Amino acid sequence: MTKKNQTLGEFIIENQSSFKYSSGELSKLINAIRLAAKVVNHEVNKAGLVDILGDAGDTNVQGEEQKKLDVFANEKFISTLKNREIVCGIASEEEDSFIAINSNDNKHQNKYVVLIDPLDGSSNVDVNVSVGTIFSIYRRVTPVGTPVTLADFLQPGNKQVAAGYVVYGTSTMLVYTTGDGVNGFTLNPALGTFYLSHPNMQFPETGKIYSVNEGNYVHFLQGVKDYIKYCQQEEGDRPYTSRYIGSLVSDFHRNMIKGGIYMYPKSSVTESGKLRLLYECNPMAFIAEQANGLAVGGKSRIMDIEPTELHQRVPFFCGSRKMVEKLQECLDKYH
Ligand code: P6P
Repeated sequence: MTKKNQTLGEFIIENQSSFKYSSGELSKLINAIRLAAKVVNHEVNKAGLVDILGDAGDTNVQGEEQKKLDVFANEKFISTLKNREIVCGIASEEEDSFIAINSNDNKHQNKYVVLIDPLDGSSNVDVNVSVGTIFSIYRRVTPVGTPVTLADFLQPGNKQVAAGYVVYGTSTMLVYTTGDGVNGFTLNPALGTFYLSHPNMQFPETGKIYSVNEGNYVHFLQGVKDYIKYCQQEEGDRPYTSRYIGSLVSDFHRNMIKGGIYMYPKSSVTESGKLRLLYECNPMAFIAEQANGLAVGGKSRIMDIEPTELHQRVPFFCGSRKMVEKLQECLDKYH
């Protein structure tokens, strides 16, 4: 049940019983993410003011220059989750391998693992463009009481118990699902409180916005090229509008509100695509499907992909149902 202007805390308590696993732990987990999001938001919003910009000097597992905010956000989410002893393991885009949370006294009794992209689109920080955090939550598959293993993280997206994102934009929003619809909460920075501003978010069945880095056009599969040309043809409600922020969370969020499709295809340059299955595509796919949208890698549903590696990349097409289906029609002609 949703009431406008309810706080996130009230919403969690009121909807606790609707969680399939009806465990207080999941509520505590969402609360921990809420707290970390507020702390990261504070740093993101003052990034231009203090010497937190620029590269941390390191490069992350993806070989990308790590911005100090990347490092800060990664450390903040990990420490916030670790300190509450709610999860048995964490995997992050910024960490080579998963982190087992083996707290001495509770002997691995926690049952959730979290996978996170702590600051997606961070290259936008220096140019003051919105960025985001993406998270995905599973129940562990190995026995409670034993140390967490890689198998607990390599689960298909259809096993997620919760997923969400924080978009640090003109306002900061936390949008998440626990499998019972999608709800968006906006932070009132003066009070440090998230309020339910977007209850029951739904992708419009179709839209007129397509989001793709057209600079890669020459490298795309013919089916993707055909779909982009379809979007640009003057016919019916087309040409569509091209909108690409270069920040997955922001493009996704706008398309969920207005209708649209986001595409990061594989290409001759990025053989498997660019986006990470476990902590970018699966959580966004869970939200998309819960909002009556679609998320596919091509022919198949993103959330049915059986993961093989922690940082594996997949092609990603996501958004309004009819737009994704039209894209699939274009792909089916050739592949
Ligand atoms: P490109 C950011 O690095 C990201 O992972 C997504 O947030 C964004 O949509 C995409 O990559 C941008 O990639 O190659 O178009 O700059």
